[in-house]
Amino acid sequence: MSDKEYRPEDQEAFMKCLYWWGVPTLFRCPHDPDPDHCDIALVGVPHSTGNGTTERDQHLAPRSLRDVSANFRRAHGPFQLVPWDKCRINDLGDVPLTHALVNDICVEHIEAYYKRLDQRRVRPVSIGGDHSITGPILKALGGKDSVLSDGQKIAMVHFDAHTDTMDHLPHWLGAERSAAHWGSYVALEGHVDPQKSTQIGIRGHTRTLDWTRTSDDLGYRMINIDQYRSMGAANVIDLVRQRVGDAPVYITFDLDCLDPTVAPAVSNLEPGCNGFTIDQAVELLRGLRGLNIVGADVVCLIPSKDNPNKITSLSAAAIMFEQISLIADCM
Ligand SMILES: [Mn+2]
Repeated sequence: MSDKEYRPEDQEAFMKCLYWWGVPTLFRCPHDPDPDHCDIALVGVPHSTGNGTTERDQHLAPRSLRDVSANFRRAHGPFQLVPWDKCRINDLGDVPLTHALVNDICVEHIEAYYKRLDQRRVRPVSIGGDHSITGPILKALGGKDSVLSDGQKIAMVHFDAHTDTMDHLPHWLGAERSAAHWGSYVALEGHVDPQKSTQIGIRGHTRTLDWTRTSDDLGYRMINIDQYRSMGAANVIDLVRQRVGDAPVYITFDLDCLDPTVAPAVSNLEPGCNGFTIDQAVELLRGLRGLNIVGADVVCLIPSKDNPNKITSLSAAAIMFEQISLIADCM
């Protein structure tokens, strides 16, 4: 190619697929904080104080996803869909968390931020943050007064190695609405219908033999990793869809449900038995195609624990791409 043929303005479309080129945003979507300008909002929630179990760098995850996710600005082959062409998808930036060290104030601010999106019928796909962010998002998007869910309770599809329904604990290291509690209070306060919800991929030895009882008592259906293996993906998908019925759906994906080999940089590793491979997780996600998905998130990434190839961030971007495509597909 001679210099004469080089026009900078013609080169961007090609360069945009290179993650290291240009100004990073989530999936190289336009950065525009105004929710009136999009149909799907990509949002960072740089929040770490809802889970002090291990290291606390989960607030760095949105920045890391902005670094790597241009690599996933792709067309979805199996859906024959280009999500970026189908609807308006913007990177709204990060939730401003002025009280970042005080979890129970942060969750109120997160709820207020997502209420703004709900009132404009904008469907959020978020990168956490620890799992405590999902509680306030579900409070904003589901139940009485919700716009996206038309006042209905949400059917939650929850991928995780843990139940996050530990309401028998009065607090977690001082956080009352913590990453261990959100699954309980969204049900008890009428934002999620546990009878329509499923928790998938729970694994590892429980701390005590009754550790999972709170999920059962609330009415969630738990499919642990052994049950997943004996049922097979198709039966799991059937069961999840039967429970959802025609309710609005929210997908929350804790990266610790993945095997530590593909997601080593998560807060609560469960190395004692294999987690999902990426293929298994993606198959389950694609099984939700066609449902009325009002929002989704990916949580629990600790970029400072990742390997030099950033495999956990890349896995997170791959999961987020599936979530974005599922929502764009039905818009
Ligand atoms: Mn979790």
